Amino acid sequence: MKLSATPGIGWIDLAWAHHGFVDHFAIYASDSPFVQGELVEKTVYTRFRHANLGPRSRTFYYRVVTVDAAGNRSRPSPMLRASSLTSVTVSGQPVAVIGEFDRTSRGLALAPNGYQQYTARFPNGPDYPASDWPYLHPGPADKWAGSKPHSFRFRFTLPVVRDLVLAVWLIDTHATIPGVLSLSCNDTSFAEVPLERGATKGSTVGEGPSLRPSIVEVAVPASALRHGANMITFTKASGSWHAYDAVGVFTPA
Ligand SMILES: [Ca+2]
Repeated sequence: MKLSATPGIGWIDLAWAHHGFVDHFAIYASDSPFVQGELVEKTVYTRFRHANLGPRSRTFYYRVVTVDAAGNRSRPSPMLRASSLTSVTVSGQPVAVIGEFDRTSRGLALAPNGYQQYTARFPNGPDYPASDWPYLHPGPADKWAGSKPHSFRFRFTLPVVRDLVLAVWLIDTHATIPGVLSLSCNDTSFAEVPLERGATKGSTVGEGPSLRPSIVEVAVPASALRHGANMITFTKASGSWHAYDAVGVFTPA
């Protein structure tokens, strides 16, 4: 059995191939190559996301054991070493930030559960920093927000034009229709980000174990930026809502 890994910020995806009967796979992760480490998952699938690893790069050594219906365990697979990626919020320098990257919606407008006031409070959409930035960004699947696309505007001043990274940390998203976040800078589109499915609680709960956070960090090319005033537009043109933790533009290390 050969393991493969795909790293992200705060997670590592493992995948493997297996033929034949199996009751489940047992996945072990260790921070040392010399010990099997702890059981992190039992699954019937041939893939596993090791999640909630935090914003700093972490390295693990993985092995997978196959368990049949009688409880017989295979020898461990060959070991695979993999490292998660480091967030630009750790490695970079902030240019402009809304909120705190702390896995809660605290400090954002209407947080943690006031989304019904969104339309009355932001009739033309948020325009930061002239307006506050609400914790919940509705999508066209949300009747309570008019069943239409919604755009949020984030303005900031740039003293020197260079490549930046936009960090969008979410505390949660809708569980079945998370939708796509369309990002443009000064009217240049630079990313279409399919959001990860969440746990749905983030519309009414600002923090805690019932949420499923996710991290989006995308490059903003210097060609889309200007000296002085800039504006990044966040548009949700498909799916339902997502709930913010914090947003910021950073100079990468
Ligand atoms: Ca936060």
